[in-house]
Amino acid sequence: MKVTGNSKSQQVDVSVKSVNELKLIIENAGDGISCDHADWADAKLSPCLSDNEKTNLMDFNWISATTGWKTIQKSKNIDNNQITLDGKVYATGIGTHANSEIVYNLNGQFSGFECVAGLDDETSEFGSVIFKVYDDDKLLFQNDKLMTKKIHNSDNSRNIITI
Ligand SMILES: [Ca+2]
Repeated sequence: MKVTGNSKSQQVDVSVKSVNELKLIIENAGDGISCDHADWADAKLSPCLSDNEKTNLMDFNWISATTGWKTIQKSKNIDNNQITLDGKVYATGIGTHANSEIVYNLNGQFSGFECVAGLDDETSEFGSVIFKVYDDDKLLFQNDKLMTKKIHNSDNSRNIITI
C-alpha cells in the first residue's frame, strides 16, 4: 500500500503466532532522518487464549532498542511530549525516531500484535518513514512512504528542527 502526501497513520494488526522475535523497524524512507518522529501508539499483544486480557506492550521489556535521535520513550514521543497522531492523543505507545529497531522476545506466547503506526503530530516539517514489522526474518507488515501533514501555525515557535 502506497501512502504519500498528507497521509494518516496506519493500523497494524498482524498474527504473531509462534513468533519468537518480534522486530519493530522504522526506516528513514531514503531521504534522511530529518523530522522522522515516529510512534508505535496503543501497542498491544493478544494472548493465545482469547479470553485472557491483552498485554500492553509497555508492560513488556524489549531485548534491544535503537533510535536515530535522542532516547526511545515509553508512552511519550521522542521529544518527551504526548504521543499524538492525526490529532488524537494516545496514552501509551512507543516514541522513537528513524532509524529504529526494537526487538522483543515473544517466545511464541502471543497470538497477535496491534498498534497505530504514524509520524507524530509534533513534527513541523515533512517527515517520511517506512514502518516494518518482522517475525524473526519474515516481513509481517510494511507501509510505503508515510509523510506528515505540515503543521500550519502562524506562530513559528512550534517549529522543531530535529537534525
Ligand atoms: Ca525520512
